[in-house]
Amino acid sequence: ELLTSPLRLAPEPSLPLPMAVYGPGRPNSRGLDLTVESMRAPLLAALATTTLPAVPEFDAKLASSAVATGVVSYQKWSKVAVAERAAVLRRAADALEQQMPRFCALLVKEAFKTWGDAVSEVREAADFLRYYAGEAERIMAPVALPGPTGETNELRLSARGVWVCISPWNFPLAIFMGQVAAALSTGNAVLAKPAEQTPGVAWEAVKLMHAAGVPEGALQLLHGPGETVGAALVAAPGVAGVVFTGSTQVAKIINRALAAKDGPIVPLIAETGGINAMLVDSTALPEQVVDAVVQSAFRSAGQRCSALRLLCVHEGIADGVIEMIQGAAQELVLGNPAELTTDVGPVIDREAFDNIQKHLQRLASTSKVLAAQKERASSATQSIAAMPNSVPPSAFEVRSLADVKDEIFGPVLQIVRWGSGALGTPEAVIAQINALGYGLTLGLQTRIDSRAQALAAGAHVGNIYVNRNMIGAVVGVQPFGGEGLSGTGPKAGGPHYLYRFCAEQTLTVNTTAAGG
Ligand code: TXE
Repeated sequence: ELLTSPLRLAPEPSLPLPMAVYGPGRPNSRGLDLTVESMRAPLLAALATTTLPAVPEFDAKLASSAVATGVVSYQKWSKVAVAERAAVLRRAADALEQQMPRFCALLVKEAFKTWGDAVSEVREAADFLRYYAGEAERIMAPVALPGPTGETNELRLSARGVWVCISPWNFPLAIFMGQVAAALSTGNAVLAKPAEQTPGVAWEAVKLMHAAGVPEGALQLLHGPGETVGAALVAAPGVAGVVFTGSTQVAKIINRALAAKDGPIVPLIAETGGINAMLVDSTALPEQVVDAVVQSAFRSAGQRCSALRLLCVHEGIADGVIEMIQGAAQELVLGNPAELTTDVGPVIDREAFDNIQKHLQRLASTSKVLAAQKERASSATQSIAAMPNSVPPSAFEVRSLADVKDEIFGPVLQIVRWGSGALGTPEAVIAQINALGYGLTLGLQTRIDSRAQALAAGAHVGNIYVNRNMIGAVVGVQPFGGEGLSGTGPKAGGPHYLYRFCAEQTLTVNTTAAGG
């Protein structure tokens, strides 16, 4: 393939291999050393002293009065100068970093995050607060537009009103805070509905926001089941917009509910799941591929919407790569997330566990099991002793992409070989990946950089990672979000996101009129 290829072969990967900025051991956006290693003692101390708050359930029948409270608060908050709102958000970011050990302990206890993932998540939440503070200041200043002589033209942005923010359990702080910060920075009020599984993290986050200066009515926490509380908030009259992260199925339910409402057309921003693939050609560096695969498929127990689900590896190097993945997966330490050495914690709850088991049974009957890892007992000395919902990382070889149907939200990798038949070329592989209908993340592993560029251009996905893992969704660096079944855009943590939270208005003034 290399000898006949007219494409340039770079001696080394032609793109650098950036480390995930939020990975343990990396400085945060302000260069602070907020790593697991540097905070070992305070993190363990926080685990002993932090308890999850009991969060009251909201009565879905009170949805309209929550909107009414939000409207009153929005009328004041939207008139606060954008710089002042930004200062409040920056204060909240500082407070979050100061309370890093406590928030990490909450994430470990409520969402079973490993310490590395917890530290990354708190840093991401702080970055969202600072980024949207700056973005709101940037975009909300009136813009003079060029026009004919005799008139002035100006474009102005303003808040829309009360937003319903519905978030999932897998990033109960970062996604929650990102949605809330986007709406608040632009002068909107928020009704925040966290995932049922993780209300405690949200409760503490809201308390922190209020202490930083967000008025109570401008940010209300409404905890309860999605089918009742979430649905009632979406349906309540007077809601100006809905921002949702979660499953594709619920995004569609919300979309239908909004479409059926009387009154104004209500915008929906939806970020949902994906069947994320990585295409590996025969020029790829096997060690680099294996590291990227293990990080992308198994880290966070595969409970990331960006996680790798489908590895498409060239048949010329498949045997070696698969063997190395098997070896690397067996090095992962599975167990209690409160242990500093744990790589893979349990999945969120019994329902998620059962759902993954169903997929594993289906895959076991149709495909070859490539890697199954035994739980390595870590000495469970911390307060979370029993880990009932642990799923060992595993991988299965499937015959074709026709066998790849659903997003499996766990540490389960499907592998397909390409290089002949219907999957004879990388373009054919990308076409079949596109046909899955999702469009969130894609990994490309090749040393032919023109091929990487061409395949990227043909892929219908939001985030593409070449010659590295697929874990970067760093605020302001890799704005995140997908297409098709994966969501509506705009991308969170990117320069276009806040516009959707704003109403746009142009003002044209005739300067030749009497008195003009
Ligand atoms: O989602 P659900 P889950 C996706 C990922 C995975 C799923 C996991 O693909 O499939 O999320 O989270 C509320 N009206 N991503 O299973 O059920 C519910 O209470 C209004 C993608 O928990 O969709 C919760 O607060 N709200 C991703 C939220 O919706 C309703 C990142 C999500 O729940 C509701 C993370 C209803 N009828 C997860 N029903 C990304 N792309 O960024 C439920 N809810």
